[in-house]
Amino acid sequence: MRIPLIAGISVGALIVAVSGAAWAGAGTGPAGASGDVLEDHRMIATSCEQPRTFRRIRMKGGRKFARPGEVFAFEPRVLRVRRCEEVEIVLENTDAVRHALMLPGLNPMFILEFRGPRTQSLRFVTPDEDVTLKFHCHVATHEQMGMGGVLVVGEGGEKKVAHPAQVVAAKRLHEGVGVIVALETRSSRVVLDHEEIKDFMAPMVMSYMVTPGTLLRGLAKGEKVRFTIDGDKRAIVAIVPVGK
Ligand SMILES: [Cu+2]
Repeated sequence: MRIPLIAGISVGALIVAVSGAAWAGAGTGPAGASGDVLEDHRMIATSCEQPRTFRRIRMKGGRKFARPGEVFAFEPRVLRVRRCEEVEIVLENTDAVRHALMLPGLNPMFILEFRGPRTQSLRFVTPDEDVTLKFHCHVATHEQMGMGGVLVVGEGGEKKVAHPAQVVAAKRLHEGVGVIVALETRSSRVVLDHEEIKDFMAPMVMSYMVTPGTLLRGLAKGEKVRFTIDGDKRAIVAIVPVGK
């Protein structure tokens, strides 16, 4: 199935015109290398508005908590909390390098970032539902090097979402605005410091695949851009400077 990209025509209107069954088929292709990264940063649960309880959790992060085969790690790696609970994370970074504890699935997103050995604390409120959210260090490659874990809210469990085909049909394309932090033209990637991408991702600095890579031509570091992410292709399919 071919979807022509026609300038000036609302992409949303195009999607509505296509049946959900057709999109289900289109969505079964293999995800690119960035697929897991995008999936891991999807917002899936919203903080409760009026927390009922409070809990303080002490965590440490650094090389000394790495297990065999790892470089960095957090301790503990499993955090158990109640539903609708205000949680204060008191995190000690024992390394000289930068780390950033992130709960990307939570809306609003939680991130506690710092450079060098020190202790910092920050609070967030858990959702009022039984769900397990992943956390990781958002510094590039640190999660693969061991810095990850889970936040178990209540009984925990997978987030119950609508039928995947329907989600894909309704939310395949996502619009965003951000500033170019880095251009990786050889690998057709761009690192963006972007605002919230509605129904898709919280504000953050993240690397995205761009297809075709030629879309990056003429763009510069520091430039503010508007972009469209294709949830099926797992890539940015349109990116233009703002105000041009
Ligand atoms: Cu880190």
